[in-house]
Amino acid sequence: MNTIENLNQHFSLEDDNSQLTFKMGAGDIPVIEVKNELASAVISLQGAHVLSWIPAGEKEVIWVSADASFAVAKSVRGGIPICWPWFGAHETNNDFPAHGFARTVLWEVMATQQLDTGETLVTFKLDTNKLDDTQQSMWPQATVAEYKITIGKKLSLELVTNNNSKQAITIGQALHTYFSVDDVRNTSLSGLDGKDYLDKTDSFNRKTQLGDVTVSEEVDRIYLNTPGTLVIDDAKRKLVISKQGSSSTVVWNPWQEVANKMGDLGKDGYLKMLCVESANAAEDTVSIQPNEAHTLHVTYEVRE
Ligand code: TA6
Repeated sequence: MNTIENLNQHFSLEDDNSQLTFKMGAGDIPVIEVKNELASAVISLQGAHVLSWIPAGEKEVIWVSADASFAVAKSVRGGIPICWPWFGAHETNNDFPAHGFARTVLWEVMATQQLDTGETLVTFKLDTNKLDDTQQSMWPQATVAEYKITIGKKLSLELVTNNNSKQAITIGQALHTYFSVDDVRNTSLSGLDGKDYLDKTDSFNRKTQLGDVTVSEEVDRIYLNTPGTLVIDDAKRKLVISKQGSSSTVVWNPWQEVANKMGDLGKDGYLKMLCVESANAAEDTVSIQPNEAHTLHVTYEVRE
């Protein structure tokens, strides 16, 4: 792995209005700290995992548990984990990690750029041919993921999956974003009215959403055929989620009992977070032909 010194030598950015630097983060995992005139952000190289995004003049948008543990090859409770190249439990092998391996491996930094818009662009790559034998045994098809994070007044995330193998591949994926909310009991999610969902809390039975999504118990749902814009309203601010290339939306809050069992959501942490995940899961998984690619793109914007 590149040392912090090497990473800064090759990729750090510094001008009058912006900085991008590499530092050793918790758990001895390197992180990127970005600050520009429009926002600040922190991104872990493990999982290309956004841990913080604060637009100028706003409060933190991304939630990370106060009890999150940071360790090599371990997922983090919070931020924007990348679930890839499958979502949830593996279809055939329960020994494989839930949500795939992308969120627990080091991604390669390919480029860092300060844009004329004042935004900062960071590009990561994950080449499955460079994974360890265990991970390659889970996913033998030559596949390269590219992930572009643009940090500004909006946060833009673009996950491109390139099928470099000789046969078609089928991927499940999600940008598993933990949003910070004032109180989930006073929060609603609009944009899913009339949509069908698979209810994980009820044996994945298929149901239909009526009106906005609200949370007063465990919610764990895969909404299907939901390519449109969504809005989280926590009565203090609105957060607009606009996406392309994502047919599913996963909505999750463990509520108190499951949160206590999980043990890493912190005291009453479940009241301060709502996962709204731009995904392709269940019947929305994506097939990619040889030498073709699929792009999942989402932007987040705070509106008062
Ligand atoms: O996205 C919702 C979900 O699949 C839930 O079922 C819950 O398992 C959550 O992801 C967290 O998964 P993790 O593997 O990060 O504990």
